[in-house]
Amino acid sequence: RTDAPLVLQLAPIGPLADQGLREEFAAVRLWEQADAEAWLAAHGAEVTCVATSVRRGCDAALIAALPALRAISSWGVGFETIATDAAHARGIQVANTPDVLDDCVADLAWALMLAAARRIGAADRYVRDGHWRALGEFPLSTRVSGKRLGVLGLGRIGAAIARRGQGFAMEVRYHGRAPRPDTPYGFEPSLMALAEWSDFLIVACPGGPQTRHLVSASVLEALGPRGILVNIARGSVVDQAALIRMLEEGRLGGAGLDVVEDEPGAPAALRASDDVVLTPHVGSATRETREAMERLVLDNLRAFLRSGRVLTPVR
Ligand code: 8YV
Repeated sequence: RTDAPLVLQLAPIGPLADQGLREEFAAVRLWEQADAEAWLAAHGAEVTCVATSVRRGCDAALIAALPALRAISSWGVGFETIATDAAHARGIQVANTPDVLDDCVADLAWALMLAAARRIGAADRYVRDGHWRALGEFPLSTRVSGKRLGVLGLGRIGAAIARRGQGFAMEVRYHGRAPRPDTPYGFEPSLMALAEWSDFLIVACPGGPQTRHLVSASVLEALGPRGILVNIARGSVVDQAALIRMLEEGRLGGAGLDVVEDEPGAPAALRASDDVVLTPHVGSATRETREAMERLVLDNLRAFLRSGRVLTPVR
């Protein structure tokens, strides 16, 4: 059918989404075109929907090259790589994949917090390296239950992290752009005050220029030599050079990091530290959640083509 909406897929997303895009939407795969620029020049005006991911993004130049574009369906809850302002200015709907990953990302935040406090990585290496028998008892670690948990960014993921605090009898406070009166947790109007109060500070806010290096040297200083930082959001939110300096000087207790600046890979200073637990950006990376995220990319497109509205718009 010549009047069928033309869906353009910018990059591979995952097996389920890729298959659905191919079979149900007959999506054109931009990265497989011999000359992407030439394809856009010839067919850009026919494209009404884009499927992409937070990894690939969709910038303002590409949006400008697609004059008939009406919806962007992106894989991932983050959308800092998508020019949402440019899209919204033209009435183009942008959809991400929220909600379905909240629990798994919150689970990983807790895994990192527990691992950093109880030194699971170092303890695991201690046993593997034969030190248990040779050197005896492992050094003492830090209690988690009953302590103070600070959450930076009480969105859907932040709230899922905070909820888990109840099972550990933790008092929870948070900082963000605005207080959330619908929650039982205390709001700290400044991040400095939250860091000073917290035993554990978990970063769960969006990335992008607005939150860049929000967790500064002074915030880490306020968290203190017994404090532990956990980041499951974006590496850009933390001043990583300051973090490394603080850890090296013993002015911060430890860190659990699923994300770092300049991914993939992590700097040697972080890899070498026994006070740091690292995971390779796997917050949402369970089979169950990744499948749900891929389904939602397709469901957003289906909903848009059926009703003119995506299910989970970015605002
Ligand atoms: C992705 C994420 O795994 O949803 C997001 O925004 O960060 C994760 O779910 C990540 O973008 C993969 O690079």
